[in-house]
Amino acid sequence: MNKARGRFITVEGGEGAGKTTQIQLLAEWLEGKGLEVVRTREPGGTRGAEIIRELLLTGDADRWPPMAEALLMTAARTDHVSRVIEPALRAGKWVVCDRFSDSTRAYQGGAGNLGRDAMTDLQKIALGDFQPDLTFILDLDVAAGAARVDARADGKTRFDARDASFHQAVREAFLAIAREEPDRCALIDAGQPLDAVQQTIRRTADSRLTIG
Ligand code: T5A
Repeated sequence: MNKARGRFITVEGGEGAGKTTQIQLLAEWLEGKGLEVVRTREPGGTRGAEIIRELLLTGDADRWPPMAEALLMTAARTDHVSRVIEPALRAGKWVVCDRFSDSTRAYQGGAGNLGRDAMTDLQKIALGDFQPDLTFILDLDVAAGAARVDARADGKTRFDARDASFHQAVREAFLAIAREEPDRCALIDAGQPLDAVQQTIRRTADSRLTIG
């Protein structure tokens, strides 16, 4: 008998919102429920997409114009979906991904001025109707996110280096996506303590996807 298709969960938000931390805890909880979980990230997740990640995250802040960024992010994503995400879902695994198409819509579309509609169209060309089953949008004050990134030991990316108005535009674009697609998206207050954020995420995942 074929295994039921797995579920695809994405976690989105601005810099330092806590995506990586929350994904780790969410994946552990899902595994504790007996689910097979694949944790992955964007840009990246395959050999080719990790090479594209390196091109995108290093170098001067203006290394790429927004359209080149959008196309590189999307090229990496098509490789990631076809080689990792889709096969895992078909095998009945649950996939939890750190950023996905909404990041292109918010960063390149909203903050990069290409327009969210144009970026939504680009995602449609690249991925057809493929969409996450559930997207958590972690919302955090821009200054608070920057302070968390500053406090962390590892290096900053090209995107971290952008000014506060860029990150504010990213935040507003994510809030608009959450408002426009409430069935797929759950907006989470990421300014709460870590445990409280995780409890909200687990409760929401359970009620939307019936984990049990
Ligand atoms: N990008 C990506 C695009 O422009 N377009 C796209 O299409 C895609 C896919 C990726 C960059 O690429 C851009 C967006 C990004 O700028 P990245 O290095 O993967 O770069 O960066 P981020 O995804 O932003 O990851 P970060 O590591 O910066 O942030 P996270 O994962 O949100 O935060 P996390 O979990 O590492 O936490 C940051 C710090 O805060 C603490 C943690 O312990 C950690 O020290 N923390 C908390 N502290 C207090 N209270 C809480 N609730 C906390 N939660 C976490």
